[in-house]
Amino acid sequence: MHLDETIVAIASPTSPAVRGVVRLSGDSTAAVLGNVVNLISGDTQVDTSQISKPTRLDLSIDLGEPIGPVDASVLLWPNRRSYTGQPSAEIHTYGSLPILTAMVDACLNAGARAARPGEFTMRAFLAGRMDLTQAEAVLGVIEAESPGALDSALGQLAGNLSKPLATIRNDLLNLLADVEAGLDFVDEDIEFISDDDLVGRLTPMLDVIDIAAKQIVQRGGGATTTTVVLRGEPNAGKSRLMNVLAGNEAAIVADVAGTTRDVVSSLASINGHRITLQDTAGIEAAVGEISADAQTAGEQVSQAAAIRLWCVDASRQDLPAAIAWIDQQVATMNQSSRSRRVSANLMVATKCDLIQDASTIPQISDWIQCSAETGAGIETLSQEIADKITEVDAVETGSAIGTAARCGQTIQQSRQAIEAAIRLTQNQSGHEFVSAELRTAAQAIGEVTGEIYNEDILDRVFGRFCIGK
Ligand SMILES: Nc1nc2c(ncn2[C@@H]2O[C@H](COP(=O)(O)OP(=O)(O)OP(=O)(O)O)[C@@H](O)[C@H]2O)c(=O)[nH]1
Ligand SMILES: [Mg+2]
Repeated sequence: MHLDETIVAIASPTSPAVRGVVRLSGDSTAAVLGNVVNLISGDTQVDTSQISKPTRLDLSIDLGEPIGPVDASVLLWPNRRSYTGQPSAEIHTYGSLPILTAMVDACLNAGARAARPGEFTMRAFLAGRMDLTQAEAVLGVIEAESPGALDSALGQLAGNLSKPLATIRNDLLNLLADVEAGLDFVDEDIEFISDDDLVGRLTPMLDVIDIAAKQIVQRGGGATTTTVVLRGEPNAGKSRLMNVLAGNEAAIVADVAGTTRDVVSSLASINGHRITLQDTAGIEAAVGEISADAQTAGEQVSQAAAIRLWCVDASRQDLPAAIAWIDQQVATMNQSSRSRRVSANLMVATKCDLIQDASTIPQISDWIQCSAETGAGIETLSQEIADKITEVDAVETGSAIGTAARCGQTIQQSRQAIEAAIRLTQNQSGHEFVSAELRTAAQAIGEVTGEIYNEDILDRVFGRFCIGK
């Protein structure tokens, strides 16, 4: 974390817009900016090193050939009272990518370095400008797709989650001080806080934690679903399997091959993970336009999916041929997957109720064997999907769980510790043990509210941001 380096990035969306913003942060912001603004196509020179309070400059910056001079408003926060808690600046100009890129280049030439994803927000966090729940909220604002999601992210940013938690942590530390002071005087029988008081002050904290935990779950739950696609030959039983997994009848199931045409999506929850199931047309040589469109659509969602369920009807007469064929499909998909996402393949033998014992068929003995008819193997399939989600998440974000989930877990730890403290107090088990639990609870809340952090947490959180944020 080279906090002294001055970083630069485009901070606005890179799609064409009326205005675009380039952001700078770091100790030499004013110097970098000085070099850039003095590319002015006139003779006014601005001495940015003399600027001592937040200042706006409207000027023209010469970006050289082929762009030439462009109008810009430069906002400079020369001291630490900025978003990042460092000297920082924003250059507002036209929202065109070539202009913004040239502006960033000018800053790079003037001594800044390109910012990494989330680096601005991370600096704000390290400067104590925000806590982890707020950083999570910034991410929420960036990712918010619906007005509702945006509202809740903005609410979180305003601190509606972190303030009550910070208050609890404070109370816990006060209680801890009382309890520990009592320990020092245990022989003299001096009591700094009575057991009743202790329980009375700890119990309401559980409610506050529950509210915070609920908000975090809503936030995390709203933001991420993992896409799970069903692939296979026509009539393999994909649609029926999807309906069983989703617990609804979203997809039409029929005896005729080629029933599914459009991609049918269904939201489901599998072992606590929110997923979007996508049923696709059976893979076949396309005959006619509709069929060709169905094939293309199936392939596209398959490429984009995080997890693919490859379904083969285990009751088929020519099972070995069908397996050889699906292996080819998997290999082709793996190669053609253009997206940089990590994805996982699960091999699924369907309709196992129609055969004697799938585990004795060598080719599919290590596949997931299931039946949508009897429900056999569906639990195993769900577990395998859940495991893959965790794996895919781990590779994608460098952490097994998202920030929201992580915050949620940490908060639960604090809840458990507070509960334990209450129990121990009620059972008169000794204030040494109570104080250990209070410490654990305060520590866990501190991790969420940003009083306590480590590099691992920071990497996980800020690595998920986009550059410029
Ligand atoms: N016995 C039995 N029949 C099944 C099972 N799963 C699906 N089927 C039947 O197999 C037929 C095809 O099922 P679908 O789910 O429509 O197959 P599909 O893979 O979606 O087919 P397309 O949409 O045409 O690609 C239907 O008659 C289903 O009732 C199962 O587990 N056991
Ligand atoms: Mg179907």
